[in-house]
Amino acid sequence: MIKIAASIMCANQLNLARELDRLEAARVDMLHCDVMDGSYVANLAMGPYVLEEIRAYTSIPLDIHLAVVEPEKYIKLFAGCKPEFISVHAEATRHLHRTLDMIREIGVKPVVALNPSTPLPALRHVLHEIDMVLVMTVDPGFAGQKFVTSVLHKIRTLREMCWERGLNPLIEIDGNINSQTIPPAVAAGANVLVAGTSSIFKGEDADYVLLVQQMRDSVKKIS
Ligand code: S6P
Ligand code: MG
Repeated sequence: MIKIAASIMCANQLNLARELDRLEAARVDMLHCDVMDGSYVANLAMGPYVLEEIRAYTSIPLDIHLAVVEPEKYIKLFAGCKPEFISVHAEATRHLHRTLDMIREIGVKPVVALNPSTPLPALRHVLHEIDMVLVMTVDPGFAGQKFVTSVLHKIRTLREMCWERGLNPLIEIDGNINSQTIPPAVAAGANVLVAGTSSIFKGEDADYVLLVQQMRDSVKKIS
């Protein structure tokens, strides 16, 4: 079963309540919330205050993507948002195992994020402890980038690694996810799709119900 995680950073920030209404109507499964610190990535986005307001407004589960250095410093700050998932980048924290424990201790499912150039062995030793792997299909930092095709091989290898070990984490893909990139990525093993500017956030007149349905339909093209 495929899940759609709408990237709230790509929504109209002046009309967030209306955007959340539209996303609820489109029955997205999660809100993907990018938090950026200007250091791990050269951009700034979304802190706990706005995410707490979003949490209070909607019951759509939150999937917080911490694109920050030393994410362990911020995990408790996001406890009040009661997210379902928090992801940290494997190379952004010195003690990955302890950081994942911190996430679980606040009642949240831990996720490890891998950049296109981060090799799979970075999570080999924690794979059995995580609920999802966030495979970046662009370098993090900005919406509207181009899909890194070589990541497909990594998704396939990750799925095989999970099978061999009897594990079944969700595999989320993030960056330029659209009807062209969904079929090969889902065929490789991805099952959570981040919807951004290339799939649903196309302005005030965009029909989110239709666009989300098109994303789900593009999975059916896989033979
Ligand atoms: C990128 C970030 C993503 C974007 C999303 C944008 O740094 O982690 O979650 O918000 O990828 O989607 P698109 O379709 O514009 O690439
Ligand atoms: Mg993201």
